[in-house]
Amino acid sequence: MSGNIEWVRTHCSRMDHGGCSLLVRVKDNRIVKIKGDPNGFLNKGYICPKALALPERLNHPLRLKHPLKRAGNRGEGRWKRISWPEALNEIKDNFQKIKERYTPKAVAFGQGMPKGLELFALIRLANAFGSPNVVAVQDVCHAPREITGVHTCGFYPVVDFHHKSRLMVIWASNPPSTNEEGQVCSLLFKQIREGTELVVIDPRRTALAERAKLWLQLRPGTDNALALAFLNVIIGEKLYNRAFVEQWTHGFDELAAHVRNFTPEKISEITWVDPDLIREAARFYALSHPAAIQWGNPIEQNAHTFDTVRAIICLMAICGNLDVPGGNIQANEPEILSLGKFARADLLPAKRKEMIHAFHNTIPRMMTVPPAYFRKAVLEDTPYAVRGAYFQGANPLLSYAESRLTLNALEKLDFLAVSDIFMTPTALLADIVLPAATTFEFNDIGHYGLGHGYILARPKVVDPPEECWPDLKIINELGKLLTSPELWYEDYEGLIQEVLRPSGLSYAEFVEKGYLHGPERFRKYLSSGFRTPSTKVEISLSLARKFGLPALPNFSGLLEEDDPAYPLILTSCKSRYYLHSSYRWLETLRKYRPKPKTEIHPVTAAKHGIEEGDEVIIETRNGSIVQHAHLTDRIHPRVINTAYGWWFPEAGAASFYEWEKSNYNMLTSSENLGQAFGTPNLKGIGCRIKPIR
Ligand SMILES: Nc1nc2c(c(=O)[nH]1)N[C@H]1C(S)=C(S)[C@@H](COP(=O)(O)OP(=O)(O)OC[C@H]3O[C@@H](n4cnc5c(=O)[nH]c(N)nc54)[C@H](O)[C@@H]3O)O[C@H]1N2
Ligand SMILES: Nc1nc2c(c(=O)[nH]1)N[C@H]1C(S)=C(S)[C@@H](COP(=O)(O)OP(=O)(O)OC[C@H]3O[C@@H](n4cnc5c(=O)[nH]c(N)nc54)[C@H](O)[C@@H]3O)O[C@H]1N2
Ligand code: SF4
Ligand SMILES: [Mo]
Repeated sequence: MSGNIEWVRTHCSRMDHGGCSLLVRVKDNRIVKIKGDPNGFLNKGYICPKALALPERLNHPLRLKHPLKRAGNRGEGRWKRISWPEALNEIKDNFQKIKERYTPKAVAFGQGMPKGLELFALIRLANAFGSPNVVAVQDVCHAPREITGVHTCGFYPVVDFHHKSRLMVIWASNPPSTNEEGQVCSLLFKQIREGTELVVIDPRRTALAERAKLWLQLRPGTDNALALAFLNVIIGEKLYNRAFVEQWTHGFDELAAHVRNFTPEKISEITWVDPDLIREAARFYALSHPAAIQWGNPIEQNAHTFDTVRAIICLMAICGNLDVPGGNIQANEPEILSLGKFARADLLPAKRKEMIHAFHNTIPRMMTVPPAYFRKAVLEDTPYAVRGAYFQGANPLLSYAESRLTLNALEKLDFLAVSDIFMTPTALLADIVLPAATTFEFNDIGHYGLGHGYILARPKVVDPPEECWPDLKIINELGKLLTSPELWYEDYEGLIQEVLRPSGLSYAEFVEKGYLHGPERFRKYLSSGFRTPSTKVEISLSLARKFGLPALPNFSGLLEEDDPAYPLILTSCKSRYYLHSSYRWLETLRKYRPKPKTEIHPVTAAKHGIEEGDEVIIETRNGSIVQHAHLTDRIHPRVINTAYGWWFPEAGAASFYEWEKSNYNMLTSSENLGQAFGTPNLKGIGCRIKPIR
């Protein structure tokens, strides 16, 4: 590419789930300009501030560029530069040692937010190595929606943004900031411009809440109670779709009897939402057809998530909004390799019984280890010992609930290797640190496994710097060293080709097309029923007893009892300018949001003698941190919204990047976990605040 100036079309990634098609201008292997692609399938020209900072991210002087081996004590920040063969052999030797002393299960493979093909390649590596333990954040991110969906209606019901909805319920989701699952923001705005009405369910008055016909400012962590009150109204007032309910649901009468108790008046006391507003919103959803529910992360970030998701799917079902255009649909995948085949699930047939969390009775379909159970295995040998780990694209010290336990666990490991693009608090604890190539620096496929019915081409735009390798290449090389070499390729791009093989396309042909979309077909249940044991939507879950879970969605009480010593309720959301704990080291993004901010209502702030910008201590039963007060009436007087993911790269390794000081997960606990997915309470937690004097 040297010498030439050219525009390359590719898809954004690694600043959220990705999705926007971008045009990137390249000169001499450097990006000189970047803009949204007006023809982008999902974004139609949209680009956000994070993506504009991508070139700076690639060229940052402090980026990791060489494999490193720890030279001092863990966390001391002293490193020796080593070669790739040395680094890979270190990993091999240490994992072999652990495998021989314990079993292959004693080595865990970890990943943060999935970024591209690398998560599925990592699962393949774990399967080939003989370890069922891939640790991921799915307990608080998408598994509750996906797996509960599969059990309730046979699929993961995602919004069909490509056909018009009369009403969109934005439930615990903030697409203008998060572009959640990389598809919704631009398409959502298009629908709003064309007259789609909004109902927003959010403790904060977001930009969308301001445009909504109804805004329900609920108490954080009470979504399942609210959903049950909606069901109470819709069933009580007979507003549901009778034909669908009679023919296609299992357990409706039980649900009708069950929700009679959850009157809007009663639920109002729990959720703080006015009973008439609950009625109005429920009626609006039931009477607008088609209507879609765009649900987000916070409904799956507490121990009640299984009930919440089930209650919301019951709403979709009884109102006739499942698998209809403009409703919540089962997306059809294009002709590509299935995840199971790509990950070589066949190599580890006993995985479901042997993975760490099987011992804790999670839903068997939960295929990644919830972080809380990974730590228990490391710290307490429950159900067996784990002594080694490889983490890629993850910063668990910041992203797992109850950070101090994560520190203890990572410190206790005999061996830890980390692949990242920058030195992080987690990488600081590693024995080996590998420099990853990233967005635009290698060929990749986006949206594989997200369940939206398409994949996106992410062709390489520039060469990675120095010795940076794509995660796919690292895994492919580790695979050859650690497992049967015939499972891997001479060149890691063979993995990409394998995914595309059923489509008959080469990677170059796929890039030419830009994306592959599955066929548009709706109401598939008409021909073959729903893919559940009863072939109907399982309002009452047939397998409930087997799983030891309630058959009907329930509300059994608040996440924790109200405690006058902690009178405020804590929540958080993603920052528009960062991805989780990533990129605090990018000066451009840091200018937008230099410090961690906690949103506090002015009345509450005045009561505590807190003014705008003051440093405040935020305290829960589990810990305390410091952030800066931001006074806003967008938040309920009893709720505070605290920024998540903060550490301070500028503080340097000697002070461990001040990783504890403002880190939200110092406040969370993993003592009470939801049984289905091992989910901790990240939101809806009792807290108190005081200014620093
Ligand atoms: N309290 C609380 N906790 C949460 C959440 C919350 O809302 N509140 N959200 C949860 C959710 S939804 C998620 S998905 C998780 C996210 O958890 P993580 O994925 O662990 O979060 P990040 O902080 O983004 O860490 C990702 C790391 O990957 C690195 N990276 C970026 N690109 C590449 C690459 O191409 N290759 C490699 N090897 N590394 C790369 C980044 O530098 C960064 O250090 O956190 C969960 N934890
Ligand atoms: N900029 C940016 N984009 C991202 C990410 C990021 O870190 N930064 N992360 C990516 C990832 S991995 C994910 S999973 C998605 C998540 O994206 P979203 O699902 O949009 O998640 P959040 O931003 O955590 O929360 C969404 C909204 O829920 C509200 N909320 C908080 N607590 C509650 C509650 O208890 N109930 C209800 N009903 N609402 C509540 C918040 O105020 C917020 O407006 O975003 C992806 N996109
Ligand atoms: S919204 Fe997400 S996918 Fe779109 S440009 Fe921004 S970071 Fe990239
Ligand atoms: Mo996530």
